[in-house]
This record gives sequence, C-alpha cells and structure tokens, in this order.
Amino acid sequence: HQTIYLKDYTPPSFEVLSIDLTIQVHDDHTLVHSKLVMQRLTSGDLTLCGRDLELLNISLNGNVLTPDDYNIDPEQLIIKNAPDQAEFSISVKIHPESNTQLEGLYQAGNLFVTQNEPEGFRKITFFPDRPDVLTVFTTRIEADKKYPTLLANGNLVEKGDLPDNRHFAIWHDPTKKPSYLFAAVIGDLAVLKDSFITMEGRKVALEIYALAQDLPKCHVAMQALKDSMKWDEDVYGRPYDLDNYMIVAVSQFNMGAMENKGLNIFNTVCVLADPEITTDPAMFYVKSTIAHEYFHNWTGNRITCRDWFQLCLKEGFTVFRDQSFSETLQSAAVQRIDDVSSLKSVQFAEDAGPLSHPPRPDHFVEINNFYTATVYDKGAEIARMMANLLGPEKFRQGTDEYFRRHDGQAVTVEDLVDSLSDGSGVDLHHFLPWYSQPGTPCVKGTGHYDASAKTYTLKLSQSTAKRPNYPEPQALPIPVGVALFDKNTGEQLQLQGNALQQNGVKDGLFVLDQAEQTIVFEQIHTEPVVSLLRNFSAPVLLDFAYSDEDLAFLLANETNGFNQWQAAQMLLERILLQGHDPAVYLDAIAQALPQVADTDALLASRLLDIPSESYLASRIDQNFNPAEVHEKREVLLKALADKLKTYWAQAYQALPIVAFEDNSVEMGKRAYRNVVLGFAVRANVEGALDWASQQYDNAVCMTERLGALRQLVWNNAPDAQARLEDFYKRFKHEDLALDQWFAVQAGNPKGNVQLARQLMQHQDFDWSTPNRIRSVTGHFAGNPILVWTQEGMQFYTEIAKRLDQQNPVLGSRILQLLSRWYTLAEPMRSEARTILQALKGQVSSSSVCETLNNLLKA
Ligand code: B3K
Ligand code: ZN
Repeated sequence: HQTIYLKDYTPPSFEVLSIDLTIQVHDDHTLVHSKLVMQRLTSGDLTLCGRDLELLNISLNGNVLTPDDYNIDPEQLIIKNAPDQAEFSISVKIHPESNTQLEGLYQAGNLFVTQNEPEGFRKITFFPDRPDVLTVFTTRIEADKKYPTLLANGNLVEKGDLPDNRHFAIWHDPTKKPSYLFAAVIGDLAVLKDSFITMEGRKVALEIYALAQDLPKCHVAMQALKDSMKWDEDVYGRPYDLDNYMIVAVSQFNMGAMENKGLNIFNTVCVLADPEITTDPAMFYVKSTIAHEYFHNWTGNRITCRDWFQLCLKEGFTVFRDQSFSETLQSAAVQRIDDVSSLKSVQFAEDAGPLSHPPRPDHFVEINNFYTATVYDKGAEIARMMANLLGPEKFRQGTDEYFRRHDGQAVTVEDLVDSLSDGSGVDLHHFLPWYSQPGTPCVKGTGHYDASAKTYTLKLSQSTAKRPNYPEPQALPIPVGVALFDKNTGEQLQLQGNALQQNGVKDGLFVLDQAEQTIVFEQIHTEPVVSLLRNFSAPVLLDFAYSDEDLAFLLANETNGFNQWQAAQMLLERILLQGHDPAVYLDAIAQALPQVADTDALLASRLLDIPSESYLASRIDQNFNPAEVHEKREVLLKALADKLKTYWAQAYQALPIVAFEDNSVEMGKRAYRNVVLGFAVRANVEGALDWASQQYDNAVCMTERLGALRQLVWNNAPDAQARLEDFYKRFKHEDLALDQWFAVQAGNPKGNVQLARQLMQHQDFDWSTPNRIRSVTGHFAGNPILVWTQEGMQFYTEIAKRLDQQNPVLGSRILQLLSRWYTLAEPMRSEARTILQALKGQVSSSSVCETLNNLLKA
C-alpha cells in the first residue's frame, strides 16, 4: 500500500462542469451510466478514480474508446492525450447487493444507500474522486416499483413509470459539490414531514425517511433539526440554501451519520429516539448528531476541504459548532464535562501512543483511518481556543469573513486561520502549529504568594513529548483560563488594573506561548488559591503544584460546575495514579455533593465521575498492570460508597420514578438516580439490589430500565437472569434496544471473553450490522482487565481478521482498541507483540494493515 503525502498535493488537471448520472438498480447487479463534461485546467493526464467497477464501455466526444486509448488498473483509469474539452460517456456494472464494506452504493436489507466520504464514489463510477473537484449533479434513478422511494441530492425534477413494473426519478442539485457529498437512496420508506422558514424567507421542506415502524421515533430528530437551523442563523448568520432537507435512517452504517448535500444519511442510532428504547445520553447524541450534520452544510459542504489532509478544517470546526449548540440544550457546564471527559479518555490516549498524529496529518496510507478523535475533537479544541480568544463578536467577524471569502470553494486550514485573522483584526497565525504538531502538551507550574509584597507569582512552563518522525516540538500558544480565590473566604478576587494588562491576562485568559513564563499578580491582599485551565481552556495536561487541600478548596468554591469537576478529577488522578491518600477527596466530595444534588442533579451525577480504567491506562506509559489499576479504582469506589452510605439511601428514596419528561432537570434526576443506585449497591445498602429490580420493573423509560439492569447484571444479582430475559422479550424487535442488551452483558466487569464470544454466537448477533458488532466489542473494551489477557487480545485480532475483507473500515477501528499494548508489563507485553505479529500475514486491506503496522511500531 502506498503512502500519500500532504506535500505532494497538486491541483486537478481537469474540472468537471457537470455530471449526468443514471443508476439502474436490479436484483443481482446495478448499472451506472455517467456523462461527464470536463475542461482542462492544467497540463497533465486525465485521471479518473475507479475501484471494483466492471467497465462496460467508454466513449470520448462521441468516439468509443478502446483499451489502446487508456491505461486502467485496479484504482484508476488514465486517458492518454485527452483533449482540452472532453465529454465522456461511461457505463459500469457494480454489485451493491454483495457490498459488505458499506462504502459506495450498498444494499442494507431492503434499502440501497450510498456512503461516499471519503472515497466511496469511485466504487460507483469512474470520476475524479477528490474533494477539490466540484460539479453539478443530475441523477436519474431507475428501480423496480417494490422500491417506491427513489432519492438523490437536490430537487426532484421528474418521475414516472417504466416498462416491467419499474419506475424512475430525476433529481437535480443546483449547488456544485464534490463527489463525496453525492447520495442516493432506493427503498421502501415512510416519511415524516415538517418545514422551516429561513431568515431569508425560504420555506424548506424537511423530511425524515425511515421504516414505517420507526416513523414515530423521528420526532426528536425533527425538532433538533429545526433547532439547529435556527441556531446557525442566530449564532453564525447562516441560513439554509435549498428548498428541501432530507434525512434517511439506515441500520447498517459504519459510523454515525453523513452530511451529503441536502440528503443526510444517518445510522438509525443517531436519528431514532423514543424514551422507551433510547437512554437520555443516546437521545442527546441524536440531537447533537443532527446538529453536527446540519452544521456541515456551511462548514463542510458549501466550504469544503481542498484535500483529505484538511479533514479537521470541516470536522474540528463542525464539532466545535455542535458542542456549542449542545451547551444550549443542557447545562453548559455538563456539556463541557462530557466533551472534555471524552477528549481526555479517547483523544489523549490516541495521542500518547503509536497512532498519534497531528490534527492535520501530513501523510497517510488509508484516509479512512484518520476519522479520529484527534482530527475531530482536538480539531474542535483548536477552533474553540481561537473563538475564546477572540470573544463572540470578533469571532463572528472572523467566521463571516471565512464564509464570504470561500463560499463554493475547497480550502485549507490556512484559509480558515487567514479569514479569522483578517475578519477579526486579530492575528491568529501562531495557532497554526497546533494543527501540525502531534502530542498533548503538558503545562507545569508553581504559585507563590508574597504576603509582604502583596504579590502572587505564577510560573508556568510547557513541554510536549517528541514523537518519532516529527520535528522537535515547539512551544504552542496555550490559553490558560485563570482566576484567584480568597483562601479564607472562598470569594473570587477581582483581577483588574495595569499589572494584569502588562502580564497579558485578558478576560481571565493568559496565553502561555513560551517554554516558560512568569505572571505576577499585584495588590493581592490575602493569600489566594489559583484556579487554572478554567473551562478547559486548552487541550493540555496540567501538572500544577497544588496541594490536595487546594484542589478540595476548588471543588468547594469554584464558581462553575466544570471547574469543580476538573478539581475533583485532578484529586482523583493523584489518588489513582500517584497513591495519594483519598481522605481529602472523600471529605470534600461528601461535603459538596448533597448541596449540588439539590440544585443541579445533572451536575451531581458527573461530579461522581471516577476516571475510567481506560483513561488511567492512557496515563501509564510502561509496566501497566491492568489488575492493579482495576483494584485501586475498586477500592476507591468502595471507600466513596461507604463514606456516603446513609446519604445514598436517602437520596435514592427522594428520587421516585415520575412520568417521562425530556428536559435537563428531569434528565439530571434520572442520571443521578442511576449513579446513586450504583453506589448504594456498592455500599451494600440493605435492599439496594431489590431497588434495582423494582426500578427495572417500574421503569417508564430506557434510562431507568437499563440503569437498573446494569446494576443487576454487573453485580450478578439473583434477579439478573430473569430481567435479562424480560428485556430480550420486550425488545427483541427493536434493534437499538437489543444492542443495549448485548452491550450490558458484554460490558460486565465480572464477565469474560467466553461470554463475549457466546454473545457473538447468539441468533440475533449480526456480522453485517456494525452497531451490533460494536455493542459487544466496544463495551467489552471498557474492561482492560479482560482485554489485556491472551484470550482478550486474540478475541480482537480474530475480529479484525474476519472484518479485514468484509468491512475493513470497521475492522481497523476495532483493532485500534489494542493500541496501548506496548505499555503492558512483561510477560504480557511480549505476548501482545506475538499476537499482533501473528495477524500480520493474515490481513491485506489498506485500513487494517496501516493500523497494524502502526501498532507494531510502538
Ligand atoms: N463526515 C462523516 C464521516 C465520514 C467517515 C467516513 N469513514 C460524518 C461526520 O463527521 O459528520
Ligand atoms: Zn462531521
């Protein structure tokens, strides 16, 4: 497999003025005819990408071409001596009915759908399948009338009957787009309709297509779509630009959803929502994914990427936008907690190991391997840092300039930073190295109060570990959110005056952009406690010389829930990674919790977060002993449970099940009730497991039912089996609920590989549905003690091998779960290497091979 480098980028030699596409679907094959009108831009060959296509015929400007006129290989068709104006007619045969890779056009049950990002379109027809070639698509679809739904991007121009019980529809998309945003859907779907009137007065028809039985579960998504459309108008001034917006739900899908122009295709798990089958976090995920894909219409579709190295241009920015939107749906503090929590456990871990790469990578073998937490979530943090530094008004001027300059173009990360700088009048170019440097910077520091001089001196330094094959890391601009609190009263000190300006602290942010810097706060009349990295102002690790008491102080006195949570996490990491005595933490949380719970149950549910074993593992670079980490965490959980034993009992009783309401207060109570139940069970509160059984039986929604089931199953309660059987009976026809049934068993910390294997033998297990596969592989991975055994690792390498041909994108993802193998203590480390090496001769897809090679480089 070939490595592709950013530095080798060259512009396309031809533009495509238009494409007319005809897709004729038959039971055992599909014919695709295309007419491409092309125009030369620069000298060079005319190259059309194509993969797994049977070429039936090709003609150029009316003349049939013979094999002498072109070179063809498994990846492309190169036309020799192409004229400057070229009109191609190309016919190919493809096989969506046997396409298990879920890329290109594929059949999923009774539905044909496309997934073209990043390089799926080349599996539909020959085309310059690269994001900087934009064209106007007209699409004619023909199929049997057993498939009444025929959709493509844009406006419906015509539909009608054909002989042999067939029919057709013609769609025209007036906006130029790259091939990765092309979509088509052929099937038998029901539709939920609504509409939205844009700020420009355009009436947009909104349509969500799903199986008839799932239509009632589409209302949450519809509301989220309307909310997102309004939010993008209010916050970014961006209206929608077509007369219709369609979303299609499909159960077999490799990732969450896809932002195809005007015709989004969604994994059912990201669009269907119903309190009876969907937990609150899952319902929240539906809303934020709907928003994410909608926001792509401006950040991704109207302005797209010049090449795939720029992926974080659209993904990072769009994640930042969907996170900001989500902050308006629930509490902003809790949204930030959840986003940071996932950044730290997934992205920090990725960036600390052999799969580490910059948000804008400079080389890849398989671009599918780069839809990563680093590109998405670290990319979002970079956008957020720039936005925070500018403040809302200037950031808006910057984004206005970006949209003004680049609408309709395929651009780079530099273009975004140029626009933000020019539009706001604030130079942000020093942020560019964040895009190209891998690794998580570590900010270290100390603070000193001089009572006689009335000064508080903060010394901060930054460092980033050097990674093989990358230059010596440089100092990055790191915005550090900072506040001082009066140690005696707990009050936040007002920081004002010249001293601050000279030190560069503005709006509570200090930009650390040197290897080391000192800030002196003057006229500080009482001893302060400093709070740093407030609201997680930069994606860095913080190692500040706090005393445990300082952190307990911040947990009690910080003014925002995120900062309280962050203080608790720092204390917990000290206990779990550095062996600190848990007493300070236990006292502090016991003190703070009841009051927080009374006013903000959602926040209380998060304040009890204990860093996951996977996150802790990511902080251990050698001699990692999974059993030891597990044990330490269990001991701490037990101590916390015991410390508040009487409180759990009261708190649980004070939270009776009530009718379901979809708002953050009720969501908070449900979340907190489940957390409290878990601690009550752990503390052996009398009757706690019976409460779990009762909660299961009386549940009015999935959050309650699954929360209870988890306690029963994970504690091997006598009632567990009967409730599992009940759950299965209740939901065996609801795929998304059944996924939870698999997940709760696969994620059992007291489970084992045998159990996971049995689940994969179950009659409802299905190798063609990624959601079902992930419900076992993903949740089993939550227990490092089970993963890091010979059987556990073999379990994963066998799955990667099985998926290598069948669905390499998914296979590669699953293999990535083993990325920290090299940190294991011996003899596990050597065993892990042997197991990974054994996989080497057995896989051949570019996705799986690239991941495996990178893993073995560790
Ligand atoms: N842009 C798509 C991701 C496509 C992934 C292809 N392997 C979804 C999203 O980020 O919105
Ligand atoms: Zn996206």
